[in-house]
Amino acid sequence: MDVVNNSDTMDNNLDTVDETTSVQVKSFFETAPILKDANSITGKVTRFIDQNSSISGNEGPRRVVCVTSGGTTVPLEQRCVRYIDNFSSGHRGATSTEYFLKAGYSVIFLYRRGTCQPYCRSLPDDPLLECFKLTGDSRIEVRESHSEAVKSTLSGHHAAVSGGFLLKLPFTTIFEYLQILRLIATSMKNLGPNAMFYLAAAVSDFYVPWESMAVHKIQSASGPLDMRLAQVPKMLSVLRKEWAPTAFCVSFKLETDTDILLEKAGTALKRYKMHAVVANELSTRKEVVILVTNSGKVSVHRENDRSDVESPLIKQLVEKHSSYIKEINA
Ligand code: PAZ
Repeated sequence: MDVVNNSDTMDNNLDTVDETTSVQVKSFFETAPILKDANSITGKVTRFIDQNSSISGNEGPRRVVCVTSGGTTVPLEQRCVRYIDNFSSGHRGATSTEYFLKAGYSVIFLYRRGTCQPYCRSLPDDPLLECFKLTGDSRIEVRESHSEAVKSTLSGHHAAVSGGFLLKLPFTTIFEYLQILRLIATSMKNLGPNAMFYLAAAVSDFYVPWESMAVHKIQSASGPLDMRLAQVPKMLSVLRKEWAPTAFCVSFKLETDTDILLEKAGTALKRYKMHAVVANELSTRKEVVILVTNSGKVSVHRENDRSDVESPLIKQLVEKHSSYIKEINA
């Protein structure tokens, strides 16, 4: 076997997850509320992976990427009335999904309920009311002004879903997100290097453990609220080391202070042994991202105001993934 000099390929002789993280992760999953529909989700994921892994093209077996999208909520009560949320619209995940499908990948789209969906970006905010009208004889018609947008949404979505290339799985809470991610990752383990994780979801750093959470709505009569949030265990290292150790992993780092963004992205790359970290700043995230890998940092810009930064970004990641697969299989 050739000696590989390209440092994009991370060392696959991974050490094990450190003891503290391991204990925290175990406790997180043991105490999380039971995932509703776990059997149905497992069935869908397994069937999707089986079907897609049996498809082969010129470049070998079809690749599967898990794209995570939108933000996780942190419930404050078990019978949840209030929760902590974040800004993520799901635009990055939905747009990236379209480009991955275009590049010939099959996509498991793990998304926050109610956030942006692939192929729906050109639709108005209230598509049902704005795109359709009722005719005199009570038929539903597409308004001329929106017919192109509706056509492209339906055709893109139909091709991906009916072809069996897109599986959409929703989550709301941090508990659902991490349980479904683990389920997907352990199922994708068998795909080896043909699997990719593209972790664009904004995942809560802190949460209220289920057993210490109020059961009923917290009462305002009790005075100011004093609440202690626990740290969400660092799942990236578990994903990399245990759940799917040969998958190609891309994580995201968002900061509002540009001075610390690249430093934090570099630390994430090394600490979690990511193959790439996409660094972005809140206010410019749709225009530019910085792709951080072991071979350096590259700024990726959108071409113009009407294009997507995800187009050149996915192109670069697909190339890096191809090199990774070649090196692993060499
Ligand atoms: O969902 P969106 O398009 O509004 O924003 C995308 C994003 C900024 C959430 C994503 O690019 C990202 O950086 N996700 C990781 C955030 C973090 O936890 O650091």
